[in-house]
Amino acid sequence: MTVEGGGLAVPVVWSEDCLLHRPAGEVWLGLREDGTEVPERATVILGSLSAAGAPIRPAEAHDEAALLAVHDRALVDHLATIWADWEAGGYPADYGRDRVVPYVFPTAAMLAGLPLRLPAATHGRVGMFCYDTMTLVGPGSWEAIRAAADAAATAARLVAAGQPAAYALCRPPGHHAAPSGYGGSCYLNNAAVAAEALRQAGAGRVAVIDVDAHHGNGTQAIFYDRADVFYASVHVDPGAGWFPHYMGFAAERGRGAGQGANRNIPLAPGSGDAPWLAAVAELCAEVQAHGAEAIVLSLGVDAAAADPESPLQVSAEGYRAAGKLIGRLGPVAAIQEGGYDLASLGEYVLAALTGVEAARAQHRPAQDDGRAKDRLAPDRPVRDRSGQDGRAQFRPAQTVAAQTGAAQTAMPEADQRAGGPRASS
Ligand code: SP5
Ligand code: ZN
Repeated sequence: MTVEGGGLAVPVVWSEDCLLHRPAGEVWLGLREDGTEVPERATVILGSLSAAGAPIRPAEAHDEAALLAVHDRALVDHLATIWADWEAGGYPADYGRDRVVPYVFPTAAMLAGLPLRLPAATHGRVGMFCYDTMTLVGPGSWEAIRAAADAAATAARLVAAGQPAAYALCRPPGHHAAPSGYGGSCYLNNAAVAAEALRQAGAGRVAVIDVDAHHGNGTQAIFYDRADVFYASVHVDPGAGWFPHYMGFAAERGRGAGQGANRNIPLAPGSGDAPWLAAVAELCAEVQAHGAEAIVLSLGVDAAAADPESPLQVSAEGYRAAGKLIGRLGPVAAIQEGGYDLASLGEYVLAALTGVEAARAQHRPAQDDGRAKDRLAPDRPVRDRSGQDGRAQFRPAQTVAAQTGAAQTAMPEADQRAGGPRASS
């Protein structure tokens, strides 16, 4: 890998199918508006990374086991079939409803303790899975959703095979997708797919570091009870009135076996580089203490100052510095999340990956000299979930940082605000 100035060597995993999802807007507070999660997001990022010399690798097809490792079958089946059912039901042709959108939500407040039933009507069923009105499904959505998850799994495989870092240009994004629900412009949780793939490839412990401007409620929910995948996020404070409103608070630290393996740092809206980077550094310290052997970076760049929602005010230099902090921790599978300012998106993603690459070049341990390549070919059997036989592949962050070059034999144990809605969403 090269350092700054020499072009980007991080492989960019991509599928043209990610362009097939055209949500055609979002329903916000009862009105359909132009959405910001548009196909052009992916094309500008691809253009920027290609211009920097990054190799583009195709997303490899994975079977649905990769999805079912982190999602309920009911959600996967819903997403795979809802457009066909919607079309067959005449919603576009007869009612002018050109996208799938929910209108009744079986909340705890509605059910009042009664069991959840599968509604007979297609339009009644959508709210069982889609928890907001902003996350529409159209004709090519499933192909793109599937391709994004494949890209994430491919990036994880490249890292497991010895790449110091890999990046999946996922669209649609994923970090708001929960075990059995979707929302926030996300359908399947690409970062969770990557984290689970790294675990199954032999990483004993994995950390997801989420720098998207919003809390990744879906990723948190997927791993909340698990000690083997640490979730760490810096985001605009939901307590100050921001999406996802119900989750992302500092008191959420994990549950049961996962107690201590979740860390949220909410920031005040308008926070810039200094507080944001201090938070990233704090998350990195926790991830290192947890003993993560591989990192999934949920790379949302909607903390950019020019982002249309602009909840935070982080510069491209800030993202590069964050990439450097994170790249020191271990091998990185970076997954595209949000980021909506088409003019600066490419620059921000490139900055973050440049930082990751620079740190990986400095901190790559001597034994990672290429011998690791092909050790985890895709047709090899899935490794034992304990990570026992994959241990040589990954080492805990503190070992990498110390550059001792020795594989660790014992993993460390897991470490045992409010405002009005005026300017926020
Ligand atoms: C992946 C990701 O970044 N998802 C973002 C989901 C949060 N979107 C909140 C959008 C709030 C509504 N936008 C208001 C538009 C006003 N014209
Ligand atoms: Zn976001």
